[in-house]
Amino acid sequence: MTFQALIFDVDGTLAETEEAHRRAFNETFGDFGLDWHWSRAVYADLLKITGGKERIRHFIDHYRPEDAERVRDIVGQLHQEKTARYVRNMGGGGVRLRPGVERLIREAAAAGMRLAIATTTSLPNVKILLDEALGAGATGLFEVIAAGDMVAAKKPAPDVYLLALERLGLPADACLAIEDSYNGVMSARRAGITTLATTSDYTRLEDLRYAFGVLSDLGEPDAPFLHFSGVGAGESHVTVDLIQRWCHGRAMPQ
Ligand code: XBP
Ligand code: MG
Repeated sequence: MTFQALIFDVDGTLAETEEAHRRAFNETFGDFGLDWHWSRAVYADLLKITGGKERIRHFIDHYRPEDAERVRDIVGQLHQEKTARYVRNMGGGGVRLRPGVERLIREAAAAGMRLAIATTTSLPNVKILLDEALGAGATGLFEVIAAGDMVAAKKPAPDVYLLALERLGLPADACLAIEDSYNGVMSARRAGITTLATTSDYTRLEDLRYAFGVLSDLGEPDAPFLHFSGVGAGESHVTVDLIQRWCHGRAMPQ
C-alpha cells in the first residue's frame, strides 16, 4: 500500500494566513461602523471556532460586544465583505507559502500523486492564495477543493475530509492529510485519515497528539524542520519518498 493522495489544509498549513484573516475581519468591522477590534490574544481564543461566520457568532454570544444584536442579523453580509477584503488584500502580493510546501506539491504532482484541499476557509480565499503564491491557474494542480460552506459541519467535524475522499473516490487509508491545528487533525482523524501536523504561529501550543507526526514545517534540504513527535525524527525535509516509507510502517496513534 502506498499513499495515493495528499490532502492539504490551507490556513496555517499552506501559508501563515491568520494575521491576514484577522486584518480583514477588523477592517470589515470598521467598514460596518463597528467599534470592534480583534487583538491577537482575542483572535487566538476565537480560532478555536473554525469558519468566519461561526467565529463572529461566537464572538457575539461570548464577548457580548456593543451592537451585537444589529450584527447578528447580518453576519452573512458582513462575512461576504470580509472575504472580498481578504481577497483584495492578498491580491496586493507578498504571499509566501510555508517552508517545503511548494516543493512537496510539485514533487508529489510529478510523482503522480493526487492532490486535494480540505479547508474551512471560503473558496475565493483558497484561489487567491494559490494564484498569488504558485501562479495563475495553480488551483488546477488540485483535483479536489473541499472548502468553506460546501459542508454543513466545519472542522473538527470530519465532513470536509469525507467530502474530499468522496470526490477523490479514494478510501481514507490511501490518503495523507497535512494539518496545523487541533481542529484540523481531529477532523482528518475522524474521517479515518493519517495526519501529519506542521505547527503554525497560532497553533504551536495546541494538542496535536493524534497526528502521525508533529513537525515545525515540511522543511527544505538546507532548512530542516524541527521534529516534535511521531514520524520524522532524524530527517530534514518531507519528500514523497519519505511519505511512502511512513506509509509502509504506519501505525496511527489511538
Ligand atoms: C481556518 C479557519 C478559517 C479562517 C477564516 O481553519 O478557521 O475559518 O480563519 O476563513 P482551518 P473564513 O485551517 O482548520 O481550515 O472567514 O473564510 O471562514
Ligand atoms: Mg489550519
